[in-house]
Amino acid sequence: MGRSITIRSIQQYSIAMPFVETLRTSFGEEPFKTAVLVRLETDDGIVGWGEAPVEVHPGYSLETMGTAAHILREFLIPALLGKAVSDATEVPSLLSHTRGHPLAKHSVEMAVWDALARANGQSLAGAFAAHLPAGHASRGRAKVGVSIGIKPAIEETLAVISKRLGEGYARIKLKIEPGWDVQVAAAVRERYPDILLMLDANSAYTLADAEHLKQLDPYHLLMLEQPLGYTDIYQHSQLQPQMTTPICLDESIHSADDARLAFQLGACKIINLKPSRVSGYTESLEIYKVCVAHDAPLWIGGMMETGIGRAANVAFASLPGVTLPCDISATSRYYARDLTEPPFELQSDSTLLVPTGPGLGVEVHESRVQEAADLWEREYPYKR
Ligand code: OSB
Ligand code: MG
Repeated sequence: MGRSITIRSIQQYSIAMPFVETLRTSFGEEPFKTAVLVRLETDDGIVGWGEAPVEVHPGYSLETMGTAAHILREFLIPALLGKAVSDATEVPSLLSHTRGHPLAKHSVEMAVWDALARANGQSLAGAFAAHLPAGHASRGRAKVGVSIGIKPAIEETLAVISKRLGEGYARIKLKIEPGWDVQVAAAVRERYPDILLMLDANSAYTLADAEHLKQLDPYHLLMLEQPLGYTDIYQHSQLQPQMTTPICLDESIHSADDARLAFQLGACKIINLKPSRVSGYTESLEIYKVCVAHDAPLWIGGMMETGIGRAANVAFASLPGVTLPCDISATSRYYARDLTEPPFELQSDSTLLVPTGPGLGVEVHESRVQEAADLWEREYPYKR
């Protein structure tokens, strides 16, 4: 094993940033990007960064800006201070006294992955691959798509799709809800018969809507993401056999055990893995192995991360078991100016390149982090 680190300090920052384009989902819309960032420093002065991509409202996740700040300050950071760590996969057991709160746990685990990789002159992608069997080295790039929110009119959706296809995105994901589903799929398919198209319901339906959801089958969607309850696996297993469209689970999968259960019950054919939702890259590696063992398609989801969370997710998404385009778009899809440099730019094959430097491989501009922390102070609570 390589060099270990001793954690000297961890600072947390509650931040807000303006979005270039917001993302309206079936549970609402956030006017700003928000997150709690952590900056970890080792005894040797090495710095690692992490991001809890929490929102203001407990709509996607039970966690919020408030809970993440509280849980980090009171429980997670104190549990790590002064600890020597030789491998980032040791972090979950150091935090196991705290139940739940995966997004908050993910942030400190990411900071340890980053600091350890930097201490060993290794890229994060290399560090992830080192925890997998041979043959799972990073491909150096991640295949990506773009996620488009619910719009006031179908013409607006068609206009955004046209713009994103023009930018080179090879997969389009549309957010849906009751009243904004079958007719949207029909209109988009009429205009674009052959694009890779998928829908994400964010738990807006129940099993009683099965007949309605089956009307999506003729539109040969790549997948339908999380149609039913946000913790449900069983009812999805009742729905999947009724549909030809593959179901993908997002919200319901929190662990490798959940992934195994979902495949065993036939609740889904595909998994959206958000490293934050499953409490970090240690659990993400376990889910990755479950998907490889089941020969199941896997992709990396997004939470509109800043360049910090995005850099780590791009590194993970470059692993060869991640087989479908990911919800990790170019920086310009999200922010006019990110916290990190250089920006992620879409390549002509709809990929993002993995930074090659040590750790996250991007430079964090600490003055921008401070500006984003100031914006959060000014804007909270939001004027609705
Ligand atoms: O369901 O995948 C989701 C963003 C916030 C909350 C939930 C979801 C999303 C996205 C974002 O779809 C995709 C991205 O980061 O580009
Ligand atoms: Mg989703």
